[in-house]
Amino acid sequence: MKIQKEQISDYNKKGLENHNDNFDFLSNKLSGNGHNVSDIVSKLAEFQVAIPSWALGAGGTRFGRFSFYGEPSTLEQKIDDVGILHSLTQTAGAVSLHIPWDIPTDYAAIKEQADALNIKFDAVNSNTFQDQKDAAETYKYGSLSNVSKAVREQAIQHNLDVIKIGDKLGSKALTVWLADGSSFPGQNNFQTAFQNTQDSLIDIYKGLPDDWKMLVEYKPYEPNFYSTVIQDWGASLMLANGCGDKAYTLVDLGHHLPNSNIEQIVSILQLKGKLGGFHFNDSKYGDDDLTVGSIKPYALFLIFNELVYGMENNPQNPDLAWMIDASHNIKDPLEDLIQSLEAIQEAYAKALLIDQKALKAAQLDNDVVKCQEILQGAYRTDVRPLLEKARLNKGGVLSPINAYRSLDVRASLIKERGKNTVATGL
Ligand code: LRH
Ligand code: MN
Ligand code: MN
Repeated sequence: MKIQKEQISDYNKKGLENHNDNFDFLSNKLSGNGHNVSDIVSKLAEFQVAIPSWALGAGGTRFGRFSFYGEPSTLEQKIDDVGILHSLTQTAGAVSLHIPWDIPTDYAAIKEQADALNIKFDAVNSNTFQDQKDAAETYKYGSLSNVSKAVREQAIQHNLDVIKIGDKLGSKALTVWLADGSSFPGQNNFQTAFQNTQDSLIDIYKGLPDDWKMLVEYKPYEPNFYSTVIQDWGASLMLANGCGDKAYTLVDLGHHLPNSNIEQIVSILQLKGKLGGFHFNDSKYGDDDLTVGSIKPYALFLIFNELVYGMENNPQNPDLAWMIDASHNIKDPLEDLIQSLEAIQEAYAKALLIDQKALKAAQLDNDVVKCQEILQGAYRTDVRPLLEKARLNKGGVLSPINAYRSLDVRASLIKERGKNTVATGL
């Protein structure tokens, strides 16, 4: 299924007058306060977030999985789904593949399909957290950190294969996330596990093309419950530094212990030029992988405040690989992703409204109240007309969720693909 331009313009007609009124009102107010509204709108329009190939089907928990029907069962169908998201929102112009869940069979055809939908291939993700069919070695006790050289070599080779696959598609980054760790005290020697991981990553790094990045993702626990080898940003940064200039830390919002100050982590990594990528989601307890902005929208805004500051003040830090990393257990995955994309844009827009000059001045005056007023003033602004304008300018819809529903997208997908389809992924 492909959404046609006429469907979009027909849909937009109904809400255009209302949008214009809201936009003019906000735009006048913001311009009066010294903001450059068209600059903000074009920044929003430029901001693209990758959709992970594994998030287009219903996720599940260890207690069960409930299908949402009409899920994509091939990579081609997954890319079609990203195409639907992108044509509505104009902010999902990339896909991130997980290998071996989504290995292309015909590279030229898949590239052509993605090109036609204006979708790029973002970071490719390796998978050494599950045993693969016909694999000689098992990852039950770890992969890159394993005490067995044969297991480490198999895991290294897998990562090198993933780079080759990504290279054929135009990807420029490899994301490595390891489930390696231990579930019981004494099970692992921490130093041996860390050193093995460093050595294995260096071997992978040697196979990285010059214009590629290696993104090292950290996570404190799960699936191991006592220790994780790459448990936090410090471990990730040490490993990245041990590899070289093309290796960076990747922050996944769900991969922190409760109440961690993620905005501070993000800020300091940018100062050091070492923040490479970002996985968006939200959580109440752990790596819940819920819709972005559904639980802690203010924390997301504070993170974006630091990201905006970094994008403007830290040229030593590269452009980031942005990706949504969520799981959709009870919602239609496409609706959930639309809500996440909207929440990301909203937090970004609000962060762009922070008066950085005034904030700096208030900080120098130690005017704590003013600092808070500046942040919260931006946060309390209803920026949705700016998001609508950015989408409209690029040919998207005023309200992606309403359009998705009124165009009956899920029903069309079920009709086209059948009801009981299953997507590969978590
Ligand atoms: C691990 C993780 C990592 C994986 C993805 C499926 O929790 O965040 O990024 O690749 O989930
Ligand atoms: Mn992740
Ligand atoms: Mn995760």
